[in-house]
Order: sequence, then C-alpha cells, then structure tokens
Amino acid sequence: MAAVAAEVCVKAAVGAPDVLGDCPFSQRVLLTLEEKKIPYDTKLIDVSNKPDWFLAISPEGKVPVYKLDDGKWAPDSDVITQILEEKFPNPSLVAPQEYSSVGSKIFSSFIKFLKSKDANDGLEQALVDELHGLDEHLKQHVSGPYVNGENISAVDLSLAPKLFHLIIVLDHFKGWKVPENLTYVHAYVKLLFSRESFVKTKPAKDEYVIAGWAPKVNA
Ligand SMILES: N[C@@H](CCC(=O)N[C@@H](CS)C(=O)NCC(=O)O)C(=O)O
Repeated sequence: MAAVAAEVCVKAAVGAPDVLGDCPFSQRVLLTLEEKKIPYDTKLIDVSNKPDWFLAISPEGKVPVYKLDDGKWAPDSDVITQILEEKFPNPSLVAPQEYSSVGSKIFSSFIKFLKSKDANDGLEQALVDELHGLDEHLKQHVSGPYVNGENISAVDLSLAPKLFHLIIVLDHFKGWKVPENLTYVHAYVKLLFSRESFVKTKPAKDEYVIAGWAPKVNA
C-alpha cells in the first residue's frame, strides 16, 4: 500500500493565492517534513480571505495546521513539529534541552526593531545582542556548523525562516544588515538557506516576504 501523504495547511503568498507564501511557522513545518523525507501535500491558505472549511479546522484562523491520524487538525508549529518527531523519529531532529533557547529571542527582537521609530531606543542594540549570542554559541559551544553541532536539528529549522525574514525585511525597510563581524551567523545562514529543504520551501519571491510585513511596519 502506498504511504499516505501528510497534509498541512500553509500560508499562500500575499496577492498570489496559488503560490507558497511567507509564513515562517509554515515553512518550519515544511522544512521538518522535507528533512525527515515525509511525503506531504500542502493546502495554500489565503489568510486575507480564509475559506469556511479552513476556519472549521483552524478556529483561530492560523496556519500552519497539520492533519492527525484521527482526521482532526493540530495547530501551532511547536506542537506539529513535536508530533512529527514522535511519529517519524528518523532522522532525529532532537537537540539537547540546553540548546533549545539558542536564538529564541531573535525573532521578537527583530519585530521590535522593525517597528521602532526612535533610533535611540536601544532596540537595534537588543537585536544585535541576540544575534551576537547566536554567533558566540556557534563559535564556542559546538564543533559543527549547526546549533547542535554537525547535524541539523529542530532548533535550526525554527530559526532559519525567521532569519530569512529578518535579513530581507530589515534591509528593505531600514537599509539594515547583520553586522559583518558576526561571521558565524553569516556562515550559518548561508548554509541553511542553500539547503535543498530550504530552497524547496521558501517563499517564491522576496517580495512576498516584504508584502507580508508591510502592514506591520506602519501599524
Ligand atoms: N504560534 C503559531 C503562530 C502561527 C502564525 O502566527 N501564523 C500566521 C501566519 S505566519 C497566521 O496564520 N496569521 C493569520 C491570522 O492571524 O489571521 C505557530 O507557531 O504556528
């Protein structure tokens, strides 16, 4: 019997509902499916025009949602990636508990800096500090290029789409770039963004990422 493909609802591109969009949480789930070589089907959701069938399976109206064996749908990328790890343990994407928080404040720091209108409010430095923490971790704590060393793990798959958004969006809206001296971060993103799984699951165009964030920048 052929394996049944996993089903996952993910965000469609802003203004292009037939194209894979720019949700970092959706991409995280797709990256997990790709890295574990689990066959899957995606349903693209136009979050500006959510169909009723989608709202019935995702009452909060958020993507991603993943179809469970009993036909119910599970929301939230944290929950979904945990379910995938338990159901498909090989290859393992588990990282030690002490590494689970590496880089975990980068995304929220990025959003605060993006929305900041005051150059002296310390939010740029707060983001640099978080990126510096990741750089130091990659430099000092592990022997390989990933957060957990030689092999990619769930921590990298969560961080990669967020770093992708950060780089595109801060450059576009603020002309800001990750400081050159964070050499380990630069090498890390280069490696992650060139992985086959990432190339397959990233938003089709950078413009979709920019369009996704534009309403939040001036909110
Ligand atoms: N904590 C959730 C966050 C999911 C989330 O915020 N998804 C956004 C798109 S990136 C969404 O569905 N937004 C649509 C809406 O809120 O209407 C996760 O990790 O999956």
